[in-house]
Order: sequence, then structure tokens, then C-alpha cells
Amino acid sequence: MQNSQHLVQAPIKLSVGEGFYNPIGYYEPMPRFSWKIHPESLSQSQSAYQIQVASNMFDKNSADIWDSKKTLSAETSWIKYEGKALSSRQGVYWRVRFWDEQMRVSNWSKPQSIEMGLLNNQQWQGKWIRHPEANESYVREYEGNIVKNALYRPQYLRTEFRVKPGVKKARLYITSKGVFTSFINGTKVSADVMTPGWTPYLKRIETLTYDVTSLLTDGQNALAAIVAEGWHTGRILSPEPREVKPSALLLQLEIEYLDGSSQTISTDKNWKASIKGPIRLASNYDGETYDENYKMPGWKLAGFDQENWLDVITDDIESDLALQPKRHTAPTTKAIIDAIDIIAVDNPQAGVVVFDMGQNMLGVPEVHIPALANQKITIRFAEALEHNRFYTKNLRSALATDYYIPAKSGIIHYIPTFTFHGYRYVEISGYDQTKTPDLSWVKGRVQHSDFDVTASFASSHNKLNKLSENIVWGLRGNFLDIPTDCPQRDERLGWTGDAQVFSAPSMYMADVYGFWSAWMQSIREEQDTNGRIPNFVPTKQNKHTKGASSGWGDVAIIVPYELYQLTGDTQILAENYTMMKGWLDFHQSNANKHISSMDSFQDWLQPHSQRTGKWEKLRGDTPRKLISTAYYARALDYISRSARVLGLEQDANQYSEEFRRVKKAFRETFYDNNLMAKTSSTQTSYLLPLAFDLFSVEDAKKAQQHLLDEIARADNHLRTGFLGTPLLAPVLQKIGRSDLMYEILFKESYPSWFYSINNGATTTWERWDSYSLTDGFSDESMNSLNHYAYGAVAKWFYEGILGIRPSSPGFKTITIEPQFTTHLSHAKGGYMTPQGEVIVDWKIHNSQLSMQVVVPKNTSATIVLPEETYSTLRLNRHSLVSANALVNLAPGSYDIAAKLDL
Ligand code: RAM
Repeated sequence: MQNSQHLVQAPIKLSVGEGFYNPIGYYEPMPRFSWKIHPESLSQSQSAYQIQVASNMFDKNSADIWDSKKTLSAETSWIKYEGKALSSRQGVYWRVRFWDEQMRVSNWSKPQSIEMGLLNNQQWQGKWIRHPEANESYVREYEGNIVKNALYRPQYLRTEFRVKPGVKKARLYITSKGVFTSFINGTKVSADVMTPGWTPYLKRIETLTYDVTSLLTDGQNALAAIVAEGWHTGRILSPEPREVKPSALLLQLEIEYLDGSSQTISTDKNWKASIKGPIRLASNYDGETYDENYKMPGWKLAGFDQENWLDVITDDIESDLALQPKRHTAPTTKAIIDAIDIIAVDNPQAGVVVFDMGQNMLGVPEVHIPALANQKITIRFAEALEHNRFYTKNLRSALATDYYIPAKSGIIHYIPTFTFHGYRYVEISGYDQTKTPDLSWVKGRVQHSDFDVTASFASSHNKLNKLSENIVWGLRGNFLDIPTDCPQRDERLGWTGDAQVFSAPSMYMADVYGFWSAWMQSIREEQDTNGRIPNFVPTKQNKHTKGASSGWGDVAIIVPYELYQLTGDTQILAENYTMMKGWLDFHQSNANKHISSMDSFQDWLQPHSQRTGKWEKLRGDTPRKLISTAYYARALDYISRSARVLGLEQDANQYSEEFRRVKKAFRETFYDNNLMAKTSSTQTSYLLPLAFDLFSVEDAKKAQQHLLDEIARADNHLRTGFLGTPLLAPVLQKIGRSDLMYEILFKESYPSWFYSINNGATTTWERWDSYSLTDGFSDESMNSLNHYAYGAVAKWFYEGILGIRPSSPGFKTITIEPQFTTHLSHAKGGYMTPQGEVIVDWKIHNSQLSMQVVVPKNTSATIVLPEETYSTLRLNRHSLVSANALVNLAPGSYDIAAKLDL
């Protein structure tokens, strides 16, 4: 058997970069390669690998581009390509094989492909094109009133070209200022929505690449696109129109023929434009207006009479603007859900019907409604009802209304294209009232960036499961190209503090490494020369707010470091290191004698705040300087560890020295001899130093007691806002009080997670008391029902309840330490580590614990159980002599049984 070369299964799940499978339009000229050992393979681990990169499918068996040769290494992820940098459009194949622990070689994997996008501006032959009136804004009538929000007309753009027989392949490279959708010969090129997404547009715009080979026909072809304002030209935050450049389109269609010839069609002065198409207006916040009377039959097809269309205006591609291939997946429709109910609202108006989608979500509706010619249909959106009435005040200035004007009577089928809404309820009026509303009239198209949601946590407790689902819906609802605070009101911004607390948790629930890495590039681009990180990214174009906040700007250091811990990918540190240093400089510039006075949103939205004043109250009771100095210390600690990983010893030492000094000053300034917080004793004032390891062991013991006292004073309720809440679980587990974390987690009364569920939540809310079934919204000025920050607790479902955490970066070694509780008789779930899936499934029945664990290939795991189990422990039905038998377990499945009295 030993001499057979082919017993060892080939590696699987080959990906490049942050998890891309056979990408086209790829962004990274020096790709990183990753793979996994098949979970059912005979092999346990890897001793060596060989990667080959070739210009062909390996049919000639030659790695003409790069061959790593047999390389002794246990690494299966993020292996850097070391050949010649890949160039724009280049297509390569790659494969990998490995040698296992017995030096048996595996089969080669199936060949995988990479095709590069257009890597720099020089590759673009065309110009930006736009309609001559693209920068004229319009106001919109809303409920009979003229609303001042400026909106821009979507631009319809088209050209025609001839294709000769024998097309080998065709690629469409495309982007826009604004958002686009494109068509070839009438067929939509892609199901992506809101492309190219949102980056700091004055510095970088992402470009997309589509395989359009099958859309071309011999003879005359038509290439068409619609461009709407999106984030680029549309308003951000306030209703005032911004000083922005108009929306525009840039594309390049490249056709290769079998005979070796090629042809390129790009955006140039020969294109024609119209703003008289059926999508009259479209805005992220305000919604879309579609008028069927403006339909232009055939405009996407060859031979259309474009006599009334205008010549486009062309603009050169700016030299200071980088066009780069999109480095993460574009948003798309990920699910379609049915309406579950038609609500009899309390103030029924004739011809108004309200549908309940059963789920607060981000996306657009898909409506099939009986309509009457020229009777306007109005579609509005709400997150919740208040006193059984449709309620939209918490959307603030976002009109979030779609209009459809039918040209003839009959059933209309409408899906808005250039907007998105955050909603659970859909109100429709203006339909044909002779027809009775039916659930089939509305569906909800759930949209987010195209990643897989992998969350698998489940337990014996229904409300806990519901909470876990709600948190996942909070994720789905706020990952539309960038991480947002909320999807519904006039905000929807990349608030850095919210992202800072939710990025690591989100990794346990979805395949979002690429999503976060891409957004980090925007943060780098938005950093000021003095190191400041804006409070939200991308920021308001042309109107840089000058503010900064501790706990928000710290996103610059926390996200790269924590993603490195979960992935083991040093590139996330290398790419961001300069920015991290910059942010630290900014911290330093706000510090005096190691104490930071940086501005801060503080423990944002802490419940029962004692402070007065509208904005002050929101910041909670934990003092600003205490918070800012704690984050300054955390930044120093994380950056010094990062420097060490990157081999920058001098930096590492310097930062850890400074960390030591800041800790000392922090301890002396904010705490008395008994470690009681001097100015304001809050849960967060102890959580921060305990979570960030800012105290000596003895000091920490005393501070722990104060934390426990604070929690007891609150009758085992939390008293934490955005910054403190995510720290509760890790700190309580660290000090051996997971029991108390369960108490807090299972509280039903305000403030608690279950309070929201008791009041009908289907997502996580912005405030602990955002809404109640009896009283409705607590505050309408800043109150979203789809805000992910408090969902950060989900990390503990995986790391605590299931107990799965990395003991070395990237889960090469794993600790499994479930936190058993009388609240739960069962919990199970898994996490897809870079090596494979780790699974934990435990049950406690009649004081008997039974637990199944799957340790992925190429890792080892140590299972830590309560000491009292050791005397009765059985592993795979064998009695254990010592707990050491649970240390460094090899890959495989394990059955554990023990007596466990809780
Ligand atoms: C509001 C949102 C956001 C928060 C900022 C400080 O706009 O609640 O989530 O980060 O304030």
C-alpha cells in the first residue's frame, strides 16, 4: 500500500487570496494560494506541498509559469506565489499536491484558474461617458409635497458594433461613477446589484469583469447600460445635494477570435445617451420611480432607432484616480422570501394594503400587482408597526418610497434596480381596487455582498437560537458592499466603531474575510496625513468631517489584528501596518503623559445613562479619557504583537514599552488603591482593562470584584453600550464566571438581548430599548431595528458556548473549552477554519455529558473540560487515565462522555 502514489486524496477547496474560487477579474498580481485536505482522507496532516502554475490546463504537464517544487511546510493557506507578477487579463491554471505525515504524496488537485482583471488605468482605452444633463438634479414630489432632496436622472447609454463569426472569448470590463447595470443584446450581463460598490471614489473605483462570450452574436450587437446616482452622486446623510461630479460609465468589451484577431469596444464619443428612460429617478435613501410610459422598446437591441438620443459627453480618466479590479464579491440577491401576512392596520385607508415579510431585511421588493393605467402605485417600507400603524419616522429624511406608473391596466411585475431598503413591512397603494390583495403580490429579495452565510449555532433554547438567527440577519442586513450601521434610514454608513466590534464575530457566521480586507483598503485611503481615521468610511466625499473617536478609529488596528488571529494570514497585517502606525501616531498626538484625551462616542447608547443633554446622554457614563486611554493601550498592545509577527522587532519592543507605560498611567489615573474607578464606576470601566489586560494579576482580581458588584447592582443585567457589550462574555469567561454571562444573556427584561426578542425583534437593534410591542419606537431620531453592534455577542456562542477558539493564529492549534450551563441541555455548531471544519456538539442529560468533536485535518486540538469530569471521563468509549489524553488531539472524530453535575 505504501508504495501506491494514489491513495492519498488530492487537496480540495483550492482558493486564491481571501477565499476566491476560479476568479475572473482578479485583483492580486502575486496571488496567495490555499487548499484543504479532504476531511475523509487517510492523511492527517501535511508535511510538504508543491504548487504549479501554468498557462495551460496541465495537459502538457508543464508548469511553465511557476513551480514551487516540493516545499517542506505544514502550511495549507496563504502560500505566496513567487513567480513573475501576473499581468492584466492574464489567465493561468494552478494545482497543488501535498505530502502527508508519512510522506505519501497525494494526487494532484484538479486544475483551478485565475484570470486577472485590468490592473491599472493604462489598460483602459475609453473615457468616462455621460448624458449632457447628467449633473442636473431634480426634486421629487412625495405624498403631494415637493421634497428638497436632489435626485439625478438615471442615464441610459448605448452603442452598437459588429461581431464576425468565430468568437473565442469575450470579457466586459466595466465600472461607473454611480451604480450601473449593463446589457448585451438585451440580456442582463450580471445579477450583481449596486455595482461597482462604494469606495473612496475620488481615489479609487473598483472595476468588474464579466465573461460575456455567450451573449454575443454574429453580426450586429448592442451594448447598453443604465447608470444611476448610487453613493457616488446621491446624497449622503443630509438632504443637501453634495458638490459631486456627475455619474458616468466606463467600459471596455474585449473580444478574442479563434483566428487570433481581437476587437475592443469602449466607451467613447460614439455612444448615445438618454435620460428619458422608464427609471425616472433612483436614490439609495429615497427609492426609485419607474414610469412605464417612458419605456423604450428595443433600446437594448441592435437596430434601435436612437434618433432622439443625444451624443454623450466624454471625460478623461483622472490620473489621480485608481481603477482597480473589485477585490471582493459584489452584492447580489441572495434569497427571495415570501410575505407571511397581510396586516389589518388600525387606520385602514381605502386602497392601502400592508404586507408583513416576517423578517426585517435589506433588499428590494418584487411585486406582482394588478394595476390600472396611469394610476401611480406607491410602495413604502417600514421596519415595524407602531400601535398597529405603518411607521416610517425612524427613517428620518430617507423617503424610502418606490413609485410605479403603469402605462396600461393589468398585472405589473416590478423589481427596483437602483435602490435598496431596510424593512419588514411593505405598504402598497394605488393598485386596482377591484382586486383583493393576496400574499403573492410581494416577495422580498434579500441582498448583500455575495458571500456564504455559514452560521451553524443551535442549542436546546429557542430564544437563544432566535437571537443567533437575528444576529445573522443583522449581518445580512448590513453587508451591502461595505459594513454599515443600518440599512434603512438616511445613514447606512460604514461606521468604524460598529465594524470594529462586529468584524471578528462576523467571521464565525459568514465567509467575509474578503469583504473586510477590501473595506480596510478604503480605510487606508481615507486616513488623514496625521493618522486620523474618519468616523465612517468611505467618508463624505469633498466634505471631510474632521472628527475622530477612540473605539471607532481603532478599527484600523483591531480589525487587521483580530482577522489575523482567525485566519493566520500575515498579509492583512502587512497591508495595513503603515496605517496602524499612523493611527497610533494620532493616538499619541492626543495623549499627554500617556493619558489620552481623544474625542469619543464612548460607550455609545449605554442604557440607564446618568448624563443629561441629548448627545452627552448617548455616550454613557464611562469617562471619555478612561475609554480613550484604554483603547490607546489596546492599540499599542495589538500593534506591538503585529510588529512581532511581521519580524519588526524594534517596533515591537518600542510599542510594548509604551504599552507598559500607558498601562501604568491608566491604572494610576483612573483607579484608586482598591481598583475602584475614581470618577464613575460602571461595568465598562472594569470590562475595558480586564478585556485588554491592562492590570497586574492582583489588581485584576480586585477590579473583577468591582465588576461583579456593578453587575449585581444591576440585578445581573448589562449596563453597557457599543464598546462595553462585546467585552462582557470574554471577560466573564476569563474570570471563571460564564455562569454570570449566561444569567445576563438569558435575562428577559430590559436591558437584555431577549427583551428585543420578547418584543418581536427579527434582527439586532441599535438600542436596548429601541422598540416595544406596546409602546412602539422609543425614539425616532436615531433608532434603527437593524444594527449589528450588539450582535457581537455571537462570537461567544462559538468561542464560549461551543468553546471553539484558535490557540494559534489561523486555528493551526485549537482549544475547545465549552461553557456548560444548566440553561442549556444541548449546543452544537461548527466553524470553517482555514484547515477545515471544527465541529462541537454537546448534550447534558441526567448529569451525563456526551460530546462529539471533529478536529479538522492538519490541526490539533486540546479539549478543556471542567475538572470534576476527569474522574469519569471516557474518550471514544475508553476510560481516561488523565486529562492529558485530551491534549493535542490529532485530526478526527471524538466521542466524549463524563458525569457532569452542574
Ligand atoms: C450613529 C449610529 C452608529 C454609531 C454612531 C456613533 O450614527 O448609531 O451606529 O456608530 O452614531
